[in-house]
Amino acid sequence: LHRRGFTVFFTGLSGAGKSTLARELRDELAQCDAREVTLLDGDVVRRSLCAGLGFSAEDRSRNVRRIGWVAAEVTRHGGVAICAPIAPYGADRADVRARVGEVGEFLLVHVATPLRECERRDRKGLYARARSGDLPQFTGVSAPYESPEDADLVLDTSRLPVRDCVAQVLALLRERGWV
Ligand code: GGZ
Repeated sequence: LHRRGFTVFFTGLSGAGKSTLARELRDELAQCDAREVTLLDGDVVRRSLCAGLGFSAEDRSRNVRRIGWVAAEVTRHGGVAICAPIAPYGADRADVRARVGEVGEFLLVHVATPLRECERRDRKGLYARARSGDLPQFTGVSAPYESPEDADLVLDTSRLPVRDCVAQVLALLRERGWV
């Protein structure tokens, strides 16, 4: 039995809940699918694959496309990749969708938790630093986030508990016959 690989790509603001959803989804998939999952979290990738990249538009683009490149390789070989960068630019997300789509399946999930809620949470104090001008080019404050118009699923973690959000992703994966 050979099943096609797939990539679930979470996009959204800092603090929207992407990493949490990505990890929960990985854990849920481990229960129902034998395939290994490769987790490509923005935060972690920036300390390894993308070490040295900053937050200019150009570096973000490089970051997201590298993540997409790895996801496409994983997908090509029948694996499962879960990506969770901010990925603020539509052009980069479209590039990843196209590359992965050539070799397997691709799902774009917009974690659309509103900015005011991300900022209220401010788990790492980054929004406060961004507002004070201490952290330049911060997404949603002083750098753009282009809301996707091609999301396969839109989730708002301020309206729905994490487990329900993950259940929605899983339901969609099952509906499409990927798991
Ligand atoms: C946005 C920043 C910035 C700036 C540091 N803008 O919530 P976090 O802290 O843990 O995750 C964010 C992470 C964003 O990296 P990504 O690779 O996901 O971004 S992108 O897809 O745009 O390349 C945030 C932290 O890095 N961080 N400075 N200026 N987020």
